[in-house]
Amino acid sequence: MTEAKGRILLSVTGFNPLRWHELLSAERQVVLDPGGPEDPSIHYAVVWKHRPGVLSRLPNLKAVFSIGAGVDHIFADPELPDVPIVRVVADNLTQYMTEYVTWRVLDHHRLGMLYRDQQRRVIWHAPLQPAAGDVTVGIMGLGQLGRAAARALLALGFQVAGWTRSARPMDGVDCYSGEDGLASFLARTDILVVLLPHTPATEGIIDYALLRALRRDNAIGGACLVNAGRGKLQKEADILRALDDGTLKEASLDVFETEPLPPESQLWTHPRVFVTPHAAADSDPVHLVPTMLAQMSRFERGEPLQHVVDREAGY
Ligand code: NDP
Ligand code: OXD
Repeated sequence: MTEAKGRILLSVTGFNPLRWHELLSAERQVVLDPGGPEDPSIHYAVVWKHRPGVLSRLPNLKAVFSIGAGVDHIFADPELPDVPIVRVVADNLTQYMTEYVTWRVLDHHRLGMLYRDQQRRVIWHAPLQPAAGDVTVGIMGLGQLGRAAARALLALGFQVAGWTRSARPMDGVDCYSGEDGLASFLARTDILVVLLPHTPATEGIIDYALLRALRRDNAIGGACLVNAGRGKLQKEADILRALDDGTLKEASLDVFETEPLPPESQLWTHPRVFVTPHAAADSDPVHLVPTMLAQMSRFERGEPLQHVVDREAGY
């Protein structure tokens, strides 16, 4: 029975895809990269940072499924065939990201870095406690992940602002969009949370000038940055400069220009930087594979794919 169904190419670098292979194989034959060249029986590809060129050799490829919410790793392939690209939108991934964002925002807001340093140095000192309502968290990217994070932060009592490409209203959130809205958005932001995709339009957007535009004279004693979007959004030399001259108070970084973060990076040892290894929100195959398989079956029955990427926008 399974022979009749389109086969899947599973092409992954950077981690062991064994679990993905096992779960996808429950319904369809799975070919591990490198598969046979020009294999007409492969109709779908499930990929994370696949080897460039591998997809263009599949004559009957019908859709590419990203293992992540971000699809910049797919657009990095200069020979990408013109088939729909489906990205991850999943409750458990959104929940993970909401947890990461609230964790990092609360840590900056509740002076976690100061208290860890004081404990190390055996200092008993409690500065004035800032109120959440006096702090504005500005979220760049109010998509699936940004909106969920915004809801959680609103529930905690923070002021929340958001910045998007197109105008996108959200209850309780002061929304800004496009280049025209960026300066006003930044001027009122105390903790900047970045949940943008990496596209040609967003590459390098977190630079010194942008950090300089954040509100520094605020209830938490300076501007803070949380980036869980993509490393290529940020200029790390500018972040270090901003930390060292007082433009930026603290940073929580989950993503980096080069991953893994090279051992010689000063970000590893900077006392006001919190590093996590691109671990804000993992793609869990137990949750995601059934959805991918269901999408393939629906597609074969003539139904439209969901969460298809806008190729022109790049996300
Ligand atoms: P969505 O596509 O749902 O949302 C993207 C948001 O970014 C939208 O609000 C969009 O604006 C906005 N945006 C895109 N381009 C621009 C631009 N040029 N200017 C202003 N706003 C822009 O994505 P998700 O929320 O699902 O995911 C966001 C990103 O998070 C992913 O692309 C990925 O890079 C990252 N991620 C990181 C993970 C981690 O573990 N660190 C895990 C999962 C995702 P508009 O609403 O107008 O379209
Ligand atoms: C993603 C990621 O894009 O894990 O989902 O970074």
